[in-house]
Amino acid sequence: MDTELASFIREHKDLTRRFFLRLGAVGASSFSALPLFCSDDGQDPALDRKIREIESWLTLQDGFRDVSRGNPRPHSLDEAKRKKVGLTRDTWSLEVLSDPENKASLGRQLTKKDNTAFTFKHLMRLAKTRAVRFPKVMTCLNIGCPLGNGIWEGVPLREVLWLTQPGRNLRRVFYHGYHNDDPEQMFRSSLPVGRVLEDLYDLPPVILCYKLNGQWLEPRRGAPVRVVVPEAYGFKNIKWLSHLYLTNDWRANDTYGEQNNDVDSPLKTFCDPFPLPSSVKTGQPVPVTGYAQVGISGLSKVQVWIHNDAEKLPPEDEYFLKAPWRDATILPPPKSWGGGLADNRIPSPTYGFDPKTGQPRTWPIRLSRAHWAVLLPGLPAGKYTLRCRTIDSNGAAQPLPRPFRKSGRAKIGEMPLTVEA
Ligand SMILES: Nc1nc2c(c(=O)[nH]1)N[C@H]1C(S)=C(S)[C@@H](COP(=O)(O)O)O[C@H]1N2
Ligand SMILES: [Mo]
Repeated sequence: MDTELASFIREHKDLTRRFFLRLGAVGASSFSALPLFCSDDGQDPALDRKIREIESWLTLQDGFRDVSRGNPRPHSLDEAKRKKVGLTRDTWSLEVLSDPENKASLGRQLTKKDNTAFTFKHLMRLAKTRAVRFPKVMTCLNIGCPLGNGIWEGVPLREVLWLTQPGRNLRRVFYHGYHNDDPEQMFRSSLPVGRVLEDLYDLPPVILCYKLNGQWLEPRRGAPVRVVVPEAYGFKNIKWLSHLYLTNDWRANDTYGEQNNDVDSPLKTFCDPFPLPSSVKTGQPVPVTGYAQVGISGLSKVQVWIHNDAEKLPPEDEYFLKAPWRDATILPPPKSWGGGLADNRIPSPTYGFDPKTGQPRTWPIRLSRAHWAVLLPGLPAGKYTLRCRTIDSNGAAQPLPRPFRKSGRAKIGEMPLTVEA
């Protein structure tokens, strides 16, 4: 297991202690369909306990893991300095310019110099009629594990683009945030203009985001305004947004591209187990829980496989396609959403949720996360490896269909388990 993952899982454990979540008991029937992997009548109390310890579905703003560059990091500036550099709601403004290197044809630019920059007041005026909300898991392409899951609120970015009266030469949108006015510290990202203007495959729009889980975005999360791209990895979600450059360049200029990443990769579906006890007694059933990232291709199943390390792994089966995988149970929507939502209510309307009942229309929700559980049978003494994988809605078993690290993590989850005599 890589150390990044190890530290992630340790942090998850702390989170679960801090933010307890009560899940409804998962019906015994869903387990009895799995003769090899269930206790035969009713839910195992140890599994029940483990399910109750699972992290909340939504993450508190300060519970997100932070991926912020800058020296100092923009969110660490004191309030007076943040006011001075335009990082508060009353001082923020966004410049929307034609890229000097590859000019886009615009009727007008929105600049500080001409006093035409786009302000937070302008944003709130648009929000009255245009605001949208959607759930999204924020995942760093380089780290691989989710940093947090939230309901993000904002105004579609295209609304601002239209204010520039774009003409025929416009192919991409480049954008960056406040970076201590030091070009070396600039963290850049980009999108094809088509993605900004149109929402493909039932995706929510790319937004200028100002709220998370119903609260104003906090400095650490990119306040006052960040870009949020529903299907993208973290690096497209620029915090402390300050500049948009509309360009006729057809190439990406993302900082992450320089780090050997696929900059057009949508979120992959994958799962990981939560930590197991370091050892269990022989014959003692083992409750296992975990999370799944529901990527662009959805999630139809989570499966587990326990393998005795003393036995050889199947030869010429790199992705363990022939291993005896067993289905785990994808847990139903939680009773309590977490994330500090007022009155535990999903704000209405939110993509994927019924505005009347506040309940999800389908479950699990794409581009977000889900949790799962399974009870392993008692095992003979030995050293084992528990593996888990997802099957996406197209039937592709993890790490397929894109087993390449630089388009996002999809590695089959692994956890060691020692069974003592
Ligand atoms: N301005 C700016 N925006 C940024 C970054 C940054 O360093 N500077 N990091 C990006 C990366 S690589 C990730 S993974 C996400 C992480 O979002 P979070 O810190 O809210 O969890 O923010 C993105 N937005
Ligand atoms: Mo990242």
